[in-house]
Amino acid sequence: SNTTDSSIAGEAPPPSGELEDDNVVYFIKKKLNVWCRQPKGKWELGTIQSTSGDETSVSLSNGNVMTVARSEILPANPDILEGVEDLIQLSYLNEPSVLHNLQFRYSQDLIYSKAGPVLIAVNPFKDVQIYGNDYVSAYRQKTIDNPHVYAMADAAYNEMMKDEVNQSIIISGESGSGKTETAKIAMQYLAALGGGSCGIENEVLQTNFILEAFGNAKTSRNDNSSRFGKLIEIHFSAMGKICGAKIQTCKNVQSRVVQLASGERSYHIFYQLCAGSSSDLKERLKLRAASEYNYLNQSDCMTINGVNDAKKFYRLMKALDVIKMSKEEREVVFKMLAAILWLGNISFEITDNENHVEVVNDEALTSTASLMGCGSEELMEALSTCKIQAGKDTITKPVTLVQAIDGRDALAKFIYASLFDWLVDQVNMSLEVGKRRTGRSISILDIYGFESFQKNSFEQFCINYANERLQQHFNRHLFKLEQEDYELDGVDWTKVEFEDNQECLDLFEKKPLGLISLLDEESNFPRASDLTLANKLKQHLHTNPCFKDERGRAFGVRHYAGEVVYETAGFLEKNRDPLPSDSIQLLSSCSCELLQSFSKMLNHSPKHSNSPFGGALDSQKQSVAMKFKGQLFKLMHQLESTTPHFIRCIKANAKQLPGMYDEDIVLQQLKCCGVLEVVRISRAGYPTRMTHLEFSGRYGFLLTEANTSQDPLSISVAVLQQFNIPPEMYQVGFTKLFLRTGQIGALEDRRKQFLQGILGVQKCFRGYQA
Ligand code: AOV
Ligand code: MG
Repeated sequence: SNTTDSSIAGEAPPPSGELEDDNVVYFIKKKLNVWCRQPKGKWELGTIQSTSGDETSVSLSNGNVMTVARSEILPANPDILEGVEDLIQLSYLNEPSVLHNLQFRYSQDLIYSKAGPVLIAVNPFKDVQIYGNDYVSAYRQKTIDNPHVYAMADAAYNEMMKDEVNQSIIISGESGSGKTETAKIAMQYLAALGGGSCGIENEVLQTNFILEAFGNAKTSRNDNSSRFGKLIEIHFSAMGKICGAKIQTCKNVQSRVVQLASGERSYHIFYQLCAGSSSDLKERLKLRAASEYNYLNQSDCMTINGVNDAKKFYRLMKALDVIKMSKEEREVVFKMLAAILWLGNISFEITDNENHVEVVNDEALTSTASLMGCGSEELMEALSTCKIQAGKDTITKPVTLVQAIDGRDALAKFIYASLFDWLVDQVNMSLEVGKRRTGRSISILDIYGFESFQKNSFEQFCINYANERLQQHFNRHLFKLEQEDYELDGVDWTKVEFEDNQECLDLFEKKPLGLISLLDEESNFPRASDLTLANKLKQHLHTNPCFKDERGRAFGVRHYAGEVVYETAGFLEKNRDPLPSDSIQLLSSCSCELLQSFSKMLNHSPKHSNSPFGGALDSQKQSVAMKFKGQLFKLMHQLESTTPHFIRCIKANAKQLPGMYDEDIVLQQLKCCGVLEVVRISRAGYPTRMTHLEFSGRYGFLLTEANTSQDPLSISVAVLQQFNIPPEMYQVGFTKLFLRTGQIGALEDRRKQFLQGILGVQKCFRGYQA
């Protein structure tokens, strides 16, 4: 064949985006597959039949023929790329191709794939037989090397041992996508590798049962939803054995203790305690069935399908044994939990026409008081009155019904939040072994993903802010990796532009004119309201490109994953999260030492709080947003000094069902967790990378002129030249060939033609023989 004939440069395959006129002709001629968008947005496979102007007629694989605009068509990948392990291997990295590839793998229970350096885990919602000791050894010995959490944990472990650099595994994804399970799978692998004689690896694994009991709950999205972000840092000895661990948590609002949505539950521990405690313990705690507590029975959901709360309680006790929590300490923890439940049953009676109240003196009151270790009288007073400073005098005033309920709930939330923090401290104390040495740790981060609902409130505000921070970390690292890969191979790296989200982070963090600062400022005004907050934000931030004006009490933020509209309703209250000073005083006077210590953590001085229910931020209490930001910075700071490994969890459907792949839901998540961004960054460069050996092995035989050299590099270059691949379409590295999007598909096409040609000749020859 002559050069013009075999040249594919003139019919250069299209980029992953819209097809140009030339491309369409090429696609028609070669009968190449395309993706065609259906009226409802789904993509169907087909081939182009004809084209005129912008109208293109496509014959779909389901037999239908439809005419659509050019913009509704995208190139599909050649068959040999069906179900590739790494999305980067795809010639065309458009949305339908990525979606299809993941679906193809998912349908074969291949739940793990890669997108460059990122591991994608699609939640199977069923047991897949790819875990356990046999698989651990197989990945350790590299007899299996397809994408897996084990492979990623193995890479992190090896890198740590080799370079003495701290590693991290960063897992994100939306609720129910499998982050916590994935984190546990990674921990299991590390425990198997780093298991020694002291049994600390078992302790590390047992902490999951404790933190899940106290920090997880059934939500509408996930029966075992973590209501906190968690970073566990696992330390290894010089021999590579686990020698200690440390857990950090990050959470925002705890309203679940007192308020439940329909179909959701409070934290697992409450149900476990009610179902699983012995009759002795029940008596000591004055405990009833879960259904008798207002905090639990306000939702219509008391049990979880397939979960036995009593058994879980038993399991929890075993885990508490492992971390060696004493009987006394346990008893106190359970007392606090029972006190919270009884608090919720305390009721109020209106005493005048101004809605002022008194506490009803009943079993709920006396039980709470005795569990907390205070007198019923004191508890009554703290819940039904407030002290106001008038000049030098302190006046005691009755509170209204709404104030009383808020105060009672605030107390319950405070006790629970403090208990959780205290528990994490206990766990940490038991995991800490000896002095730690930097350079030999692996941190695993399991944190809530980006959230965008119909209505978004303060919780989403905090979560999405955290995700912006993580996304920046992700982008910067990924970009650096790309660059390193090029430079390592001696390839010219001309800066590929990528979007940074610094502007959005500035919108949140700038002082004094950023979302968090302005929110805090407004939280300090006693007379501030949802509307004044919204107006203030708009007044100061409307020029920021990431800020969006919305009508009324709402404002919008342009996040990396899309635009989110936040309703300011409840923002101020949730940010202040006030605890009435009377309650704090009450806690400090309780005979329960744990409660006393909780009150001290507040470092609260009642003098500064002139109006406990007025809503002003106490001068010494940090706002929730500030505290959250502080925790986040601490987490990020720790991650900065590690080599990160990223896992993106995806749920294939919203129903928590196996075998169901909902394209819309998957696509939405691919956007939110930045997988399409990875793909975009890679596409900007040379996404196809093959070693010279691979490349020459696959295409070398197409060379028409005998190549005297046996060297893979020169064979590769000769192939590129023979097919007139324009120089801007590839770069030759020391070990690898870097190709622009689409080039490999065209080469494959030539290869197929050639092989079919040979086949044809053979058939013909056989026919002749016969
Ligand atoms: P999440 O951590 O991402 O949600 P989970 O890790 O709790 O999600 O996973 C939710 C459920 O999906 C689990 O309870 C399992 O039933 C199932 N699942 C997840 N991964 C696997 C797997 N590899 N194999 C089998 N089943 C799995 V949240 O904590 O709600 O954001 O706040
Ligand atoms: Mg979770």
